[in-house]
Amino acid sequence: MKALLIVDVQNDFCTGGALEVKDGESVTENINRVVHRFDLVIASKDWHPERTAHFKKWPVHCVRFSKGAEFHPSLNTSHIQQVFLKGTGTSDDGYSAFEADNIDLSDYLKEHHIDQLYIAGLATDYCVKSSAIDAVKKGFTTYVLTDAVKAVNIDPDDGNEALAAMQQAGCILTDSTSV
Ligand code: VGL
Ligand code: ZN
Repeated sequence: MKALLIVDVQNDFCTGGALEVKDGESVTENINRVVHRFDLVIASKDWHPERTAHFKKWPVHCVRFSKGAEFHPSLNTSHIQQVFLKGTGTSDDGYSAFEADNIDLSDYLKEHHIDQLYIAGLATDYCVKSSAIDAVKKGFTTYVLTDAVKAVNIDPDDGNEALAAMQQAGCILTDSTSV
């Protein structure tokens, strides 16, 4: 059984957001086109308290219950069966969806008989990367949809380096036309 994990497609990571990924919302076109092809669709949200050590590294973003933490309006959320909240503590970055603390993602996927996990969303060089590498470590066959992710690219090569690191860790790089 195969699941799609949509990582952090939230207003603050899209155009005009507090931690803008250039044209971040463009990932929703390819995500929306394939959501119906999965046995299960789930999503993560960056969900920070007002004060956290994470904001020493980053502008304030995705504060829980704020507009910036909402899904971008262009994302079709109707197939999402569960949302995993991460970065909820005051000291951790919570980059990986496997660090979500409302529900354990690995247990949830196993309960739903998922062995293949496809990953899309934002941002390639942080939360997508961390979630994808953790998925391999947890034993899931892990695919990254390269035409449905986008990078922050503080350094212009960060996105490409992140994809290479995911592949090196055992993730399979594919795209939305192959699912
Ligand atoms: C993210 C930086 C800070 C992400 C979250 O979702 O990739 N990046 N917090
Ligand atoms: Zn964050």
